[in-house]
Amino acid sequence: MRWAVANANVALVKYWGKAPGCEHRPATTSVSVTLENLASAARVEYRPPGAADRVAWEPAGPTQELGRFVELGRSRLGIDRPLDVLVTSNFPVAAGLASSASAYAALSTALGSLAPEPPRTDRLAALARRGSGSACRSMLGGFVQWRPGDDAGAVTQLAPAEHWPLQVLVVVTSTLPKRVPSREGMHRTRATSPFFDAWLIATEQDLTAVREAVASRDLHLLGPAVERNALRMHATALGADPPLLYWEAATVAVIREVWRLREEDGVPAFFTVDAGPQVKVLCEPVDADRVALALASLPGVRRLLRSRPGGAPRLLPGPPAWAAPRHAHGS
Ligand code: 2P0
Repeated sequence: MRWAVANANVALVKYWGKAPGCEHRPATTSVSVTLENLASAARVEYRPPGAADRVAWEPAGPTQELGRFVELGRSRLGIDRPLDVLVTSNFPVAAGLASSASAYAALSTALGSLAPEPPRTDRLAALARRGSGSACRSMLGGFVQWRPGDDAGAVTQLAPAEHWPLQVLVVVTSTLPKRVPSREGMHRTRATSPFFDAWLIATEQDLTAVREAVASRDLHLLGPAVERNALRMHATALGADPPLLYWEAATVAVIREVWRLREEDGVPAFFTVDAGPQVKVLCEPVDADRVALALASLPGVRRLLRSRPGGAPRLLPGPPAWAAPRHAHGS
């Protein structure tokens, strides 16, 4: 039995649009930060020869997709036995917090540990990408870049987690499943939004600023580029037909409060929003309590999780502490 854990990630420059031909290759370069303590764990175990695979995604992930992914992983990695697979996460899966990224990264790492030849990270990232595009970014820790094109060198680390101990506050404004899955949203945007080509061009400009800001740990350069990029992603999605509006009223309330904190109180805090209603807020550790207090009391805010740059996936001898009570002896 093998266990692996991997962290979620949040994009600073978004992946929103696939290259034609697909297999979840991106149309543009994206940059993310891997998030400490927002993790998924995967357990893999051999089943008797001739048995069918057994696959579970708790509490309620798409197990059919996971089953197809296990088949793909087995053939790519040369694993010749049926498998018993369990995937679980330590954060609210239904809350649109990119649990698929950490889940597929954890599972790719666990499957890699069963391969007859230890696979390179590039290969595992290419496998994770087939589960969910953004999962390949969770295969590395810290600040990560994912480029279009060939698998070799597509995912690289811009800086390790220790380089910049930024705070990332995850503000949960809804616990309902997202209205339109990212995959469908990306496809619809590319096919119907008249703003999509402009989005591709604008991303290049944001990338330059974000890379430079990460290298120099400059929040005043990073923050505006991250906000701009998120708003442009949503602008192109709003231009789709039918339109994609991922925000709730509380999403807007959080955005306005972040702007107020900056403009009136002089607190450098900056937001980003993915394909859902939650808001992720970046700030310096010294400001985190104040920002958290201001945001947690807004109407419609249900929960606030605190994170910061985290590390790469790792293998464990047993379940992580948060999964141990239910899965200590397998199931
Ligand atoms: C990102 N998102 O860069 C962007 C921003 C959502 C908004 O990556 O179809 O679940 O599996 O490749 O990776 C979510 O998309 O989509 C995503 P697939 P994925 O984080």
